[in-house]
Amino acid sequence: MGKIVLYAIGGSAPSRAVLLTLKALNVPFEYKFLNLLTGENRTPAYLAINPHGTVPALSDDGEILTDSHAIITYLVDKYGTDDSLYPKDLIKRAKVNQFLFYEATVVFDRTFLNISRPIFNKNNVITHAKIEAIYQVYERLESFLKEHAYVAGDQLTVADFSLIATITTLFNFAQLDGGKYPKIAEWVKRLEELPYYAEANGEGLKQYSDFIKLIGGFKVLR
Ligand SMILES: N[C@@H](CCC(=O)N[C@@H](CS)C(=O)NCC(=O)O)C(=O)O
Repeated sequence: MGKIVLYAIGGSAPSRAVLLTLKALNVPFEYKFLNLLTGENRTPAYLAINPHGTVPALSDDGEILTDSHAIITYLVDKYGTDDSLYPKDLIKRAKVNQFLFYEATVVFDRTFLNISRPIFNKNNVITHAKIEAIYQVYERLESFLKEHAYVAGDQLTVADFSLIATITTLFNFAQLDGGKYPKIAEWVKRLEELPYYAEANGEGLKQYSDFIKLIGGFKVLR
């Protein structure tokens, strides 16, 4: 096995999706903490590794990958002892992929970053429409989970890792009402029971929540 280095920060949801995958696969790696708040992601040294200046990035024996979805699928293909987290069967794989794309485009980019980017730029006023967009994600996820225990079917996959990391981060802005979204609440509980969950997602999630408190929370504009 080559040397794996993960560039990440706990508060970052896509970083946590990669951590969940590395822990699930029991793959050894070096963790390089990158402080986004002090601009460590914008230094020439880091931009040479990841020109996007984002985390996560992963180096496997010098080969660099710079997107969490590409990283987690690669890790399972390369280091999985079986294909359960990212099935080789074409239709099963396509179903996992569709949730990875859903996370990347709708949940992370359109919904989460829309709120989080201004907050990082010290504008903590959030329009009601942006909060409503979170509830639309919950509605959709609740309906996906009506049929199956996991987002892409009856087994745990990397799509669950990608989504749980961002969805639990969204809870900071729109608390989950377990009465209204029972299937999501059960899914979160199922993932929380994974032996590596607390370390891989719980700790970084707390760091994100602490950051929101540190900046004095946010106001929702009606
Ligand atoms: N699509 C990318 C998103 C990566 C991303 O936007 N990461 C954020 C942290 S959650 C970041 O590094 N932001 C710093 C910046 O954009 O300057 C992935 O899934 O890896």
